[in-house]
Order: sequence, then C-alpha cells, then structure tokens
Amino acid sequence: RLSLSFKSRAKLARNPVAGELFEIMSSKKTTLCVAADLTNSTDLLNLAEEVGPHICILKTHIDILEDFHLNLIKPLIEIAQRHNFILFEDRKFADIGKTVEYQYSSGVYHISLWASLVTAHSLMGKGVLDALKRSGGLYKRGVFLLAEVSSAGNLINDGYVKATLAMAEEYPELIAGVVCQSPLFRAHPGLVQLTPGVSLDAEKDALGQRYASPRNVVLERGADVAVVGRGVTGAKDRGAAAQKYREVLWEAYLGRVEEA
Ligand code: UP6
Repeated sequence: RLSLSFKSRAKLARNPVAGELFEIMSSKKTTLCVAADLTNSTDLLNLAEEVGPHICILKTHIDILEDFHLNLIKPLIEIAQRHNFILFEDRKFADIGKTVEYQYSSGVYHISLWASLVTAHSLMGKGVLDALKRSGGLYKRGVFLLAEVSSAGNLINDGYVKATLAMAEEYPELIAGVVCQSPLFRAHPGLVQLTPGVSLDAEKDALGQRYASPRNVVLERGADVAVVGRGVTGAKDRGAAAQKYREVLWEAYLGRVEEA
C-alpha cells in the first residue's frame, strides 16, 4: 500500500469521496488537512481562504463556534470549491444509531447537508454506521472511523483496533478511511489513512495531546493525510505555515511512493 501513488489509489477507492480526495491530493500535490479549531466564524472563513491553496481537507469542529449561523456554510462551500478542498466535520459520532441520525441531520448544524466527510467512533457498534448510511444529505459522503487516537492514556487496545478495522470492512461504500497512528491496513489501498497529532515544533500540549513530525507520520506511521491544527492556526502567517507543512509532507510522500 505504502508504495502505491495516490493517483493509482484513486481508482481503488470504493467510497466516492475517498476517490475524489486521492485525486485532489495527486493533482494539487498536498496531503495536508488543516484542523480549523477556531471559535469565530469570520476567523474560520479567513483561515479557509489563507490555507485553501495548500490543503486537501479543511477539518472543522463546527460546534466550537461561538457565533455559528447556517449562513456560514454557503461561503465556506464556495471557498472549498474555489480552492478545491473537501469539508470534513470531525464530529466523532459516538451514540446509539438513532441519536447519531439526529446529530448528523438535525440540530443547529445540519452536518449532513455540507460535510462530505465526518468521523465516527466504533465504540458503540454498527448502529452508528447504519445511521450515517441511511440518513439523507449529500449524495457523495464518506466516514472516517477512529481506530487509534493521539492522546496520552487512551483506553484503546489491539482488540479494539482489530474490531474497528473489521467494522470498516463491512461498509466499503461508506467508509472513506481510518483515523489512526500506525499503518494498520496495508491490505486496503483504497482507504485513506488520516493521522492527527502532527507538529514541526511541539512534542505535546498541556492536555494530553501527543505530536510526531510530518516526516515521521508519513514514513513511519503510514499517514496519507496529516492533520495539523495549532501548528498552522497558531502561526503568525497561517498561509505560510500551511505551505511549509504541505511541502515537508509532500516530500516525505515522494520518498515513500514508487510510481509518483
Ligand atoms: N484529533 C486529534 N487526535 C485524534 C483525533 N482527532 O488530535 O486522535 C483532532 C483534534 C483536533 C486536531 O480534535 O481538531 O485533530 C489536532 O489539533 P492540533 O494539531 O492543534 O493538536
């Protein structure tokens, strides 16, 4: 899996958004996902505009915005289309299916109407995926299942990881990829590995986050897409920071691929 190019893997993706993502990564030459963890809508739009040329995904936690209004979504989609990146709401669904159905489609955020990609925990069982699968919303959407996490002291063990991958295999059309910290699924080149906890400077934060370098996550941990939050949002020039991460990540990808 590691040596295949994104271009080739686009053809192997069974989820349509994963296929689109591989195409964007390949043509735009970027594997960077910026985590837009900001609490103000204008700031979020400005960030999207600044980092847009350098990313394949903008990952949101839409519920941390203090001034959220559905009006935000239209300009956000416009920026995403203009710069050719995908909107990813990192909701980390983890409830019974029925509740997840409401959380995905209803409430204030109407996630299913604008987020092509969302995250879900496997913890609660398959009902979560059945709910996401049957809910209306965007015609093309995909789910990233969390198999491993970056935080210190998490309770995930080998059995949990294995069972999560088995669950992902049961939903080949719905699952776009897996969120994890190591190369877990070499047998599935059509799935995208998304790895958060990436920083050029920090090793950890004060609340249990743990970081690895861009080179390390791509070459050792198997990341296809690397998630960078504060490494970009905390920089004085966020566009320049995104460009820097993008370049280091792309160089690492070129070092591992055999048919670029
Ligand atoms: N995230 C992690 N670790 C995980 C899963 N998700 O950090 O295992 C998400 C966080 C945050 C981003 O919710 O949005 O990735 C990381 O941000 P940071 O780079 O500022 O630490």
